[in-house]
Amino acid sequence: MTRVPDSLSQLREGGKAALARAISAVETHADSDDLLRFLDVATRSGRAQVLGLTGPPGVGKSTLTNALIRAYRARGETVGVLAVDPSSQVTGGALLGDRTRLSTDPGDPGIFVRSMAARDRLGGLSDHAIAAVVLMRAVMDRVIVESVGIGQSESDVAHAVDTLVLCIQPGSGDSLQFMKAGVMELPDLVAVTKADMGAMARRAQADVAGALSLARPADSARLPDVLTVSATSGEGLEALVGACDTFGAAARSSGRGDARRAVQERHWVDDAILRRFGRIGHSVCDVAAAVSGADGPFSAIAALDRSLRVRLGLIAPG
Ligand SMILES: Nc1nc2c(ncn2[C@@H]2O[C@H](COP(=O)(O)OP(=O)(O)OP(=O)(O)O)[C@@H](O)[C@H]2O)c(=O)[nH]1
Ligand SMILES: [Mg+2]
Repeated sequence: MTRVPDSLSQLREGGKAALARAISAVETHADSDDLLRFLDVATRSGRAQVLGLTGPPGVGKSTLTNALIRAYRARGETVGVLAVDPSSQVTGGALLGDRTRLSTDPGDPGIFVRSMAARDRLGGLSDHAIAAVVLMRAVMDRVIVESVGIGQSESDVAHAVDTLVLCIQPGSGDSLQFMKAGVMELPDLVAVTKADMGAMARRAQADVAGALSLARPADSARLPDVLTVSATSGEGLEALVGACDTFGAAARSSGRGDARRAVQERHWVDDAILRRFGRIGHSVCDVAAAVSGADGPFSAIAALDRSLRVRLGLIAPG
């Protein structure tokens, strides 16, 4: 059986192997009380900024992830990557290797990469994926979540990251499609990829900026920056790294970052109960009380889950 780490410092000292074991523990015995307690502690000690890269298939997320890993490693920071793959829901994970296309050095102790199926919904983040993000952000200096998705499913990754970057490809007409799907509401930054395509990338940048101002008319003072970046030539990469740093620093100093994490944790609990018990089950729960009475979101989910099962007569009380 995969053991739950005894403490956060043990996990931090144990390096990549310990992190891999902890994530396996989540997958094999997610409901153990020790593990839930540990995940709650990790939730409270998440130091890393979590960057989400989302966008349609082939837009260049993995290539950009590689470039970002290099940039962060050059600054001496450790990086954890979670690649979430919706297709594995159908294929059982067979495409994961294709999807991530990450060319990292397996010998580098400062890079930890994990691929995971989005079990629950197309493009969605599973409970396991959220737990993996929580563990990684407690251990590494940086976390990047790569997630394929168009439309509502993208909002799932938004619930586990501190900075959400929507990737859009030049000449794809994606910006209009995203606007229709309501996705323009979500990103903190937009990256037009493949900037080495020149004029096409600049046109896409203008299109996206226009689509954002239409999608968020009341919010125009805080529209996300739209940057162009080429992961292959490196053009615009420094500016993107800088924009993510600036966004993260502002969120930290204003308290917006902590407030966002609190909203996310509440959402994890609501979402877990909704998915397990549906709207009626959720409606008979006092989620707010469970969250404030628990040490963290993971034990709140477990407590609500147990009490609903008791009420449904599925398990005995006590
Ligand atoms: N010209 C150019 N091509 C790029 C760039 N970045 C990625 N590509 C190419 O775009 C294709 C898709 O890149 P990926 O990084 O695998 O895209 P992805 O978004 O991770 O794709 P999925 O994981 O399948 O959704 C590959 O053929 C890359 O070589 C870039 O900056 N410039
Ligand atoms: Mg990819």
